[in-house]
Amino acid sequence: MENQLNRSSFRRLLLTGAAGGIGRAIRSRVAGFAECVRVSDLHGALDQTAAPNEEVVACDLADRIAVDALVDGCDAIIHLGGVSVERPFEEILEANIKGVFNLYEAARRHDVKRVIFASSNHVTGFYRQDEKIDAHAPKRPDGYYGLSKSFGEDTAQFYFDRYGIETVSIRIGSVFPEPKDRRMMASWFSYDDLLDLLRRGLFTPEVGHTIVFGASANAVTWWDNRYAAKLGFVPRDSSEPFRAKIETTPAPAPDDPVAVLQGGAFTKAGPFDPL
Ligand code: NAI
Ligand code: 15L
Repeated sequence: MENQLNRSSFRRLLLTGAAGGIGRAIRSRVAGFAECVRVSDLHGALDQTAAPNEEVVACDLADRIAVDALVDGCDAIIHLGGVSVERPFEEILEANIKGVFNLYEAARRHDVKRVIFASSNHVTGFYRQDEKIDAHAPKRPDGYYGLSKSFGEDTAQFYFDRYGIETVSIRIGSVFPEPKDRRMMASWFSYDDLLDLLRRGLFTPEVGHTIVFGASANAVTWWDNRYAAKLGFVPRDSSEPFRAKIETTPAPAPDDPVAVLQGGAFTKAGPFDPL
């Protein structure tokens, strides 16, 4: 698969959400993907100090004009920016729904041809943990956040069908240094496996719009990641070494959605603002 990667570097790669948990962890490691990395997050969120091949640009993704300027001059995007947990719809609307629309509109205007969209397992969070699904199973978003990621995936498909902008949407499981609870024994995704998938998503030719799950090679899995084969992606890490530690933590009740549904606690968050 390595020799099918059509290039090894972009001229200028945009990394949104660079001040977030994943962004901070991968920022220095995506440097090898491009001659220059434009790192971005909300005003005040980012340290303005740039590494030698970086540019730091603050931007609110909900600001259409600012996003257009942010994307100008970039030839690929890793889109991590946005609200990353279940929140009131108005917050999700601004950062995630308007944000992803603004990003693709700017990509169209500035001829960006490759995007990695940080989607989420919460697009399919209402499947049960005893079900195994692939990335073409009907979506079952588990909240406003999951709905916004579902919208992001549909937006990626539309911009491919209409304008030829290619996207790999990664339905990320749980990217943290280690699993935090029993559910994450199935959903955990290591930074190394994520970096490998990002590289493949950026450099594999002709991906169209490909949706994959982002999870390590965990002993328990809810996802048949058959469409990741197109990218040659085979995860190497596993949550198993953390099992003994995780099993010392209290188990949720067997009928708690945390133990039953793939989306875990997200499936019971909210509503936030009943009339
Ligand atoms: P995070 O919440 O730590 O980082 C998100 C970043 O986006 C923050 O730095 C925040 O300031 C920025 N942001 C929020 N609203 C913005 C706006 N309007 N304009 C510009 N920037 C804005 O999230 P994390 O964990 O780093 O996740 C990164 C991406 O991956 C997110 O899109 C998240 O939904 C997705 N994801 C993460 C998972 C995980 O396990 N960490 C699992 C599934 C998806
Ligand atoms: C997500 O989509 C969230 O961004 C992250 O904070 C985790 O909670 C993750 O999913 C998860 O499902 O564990």
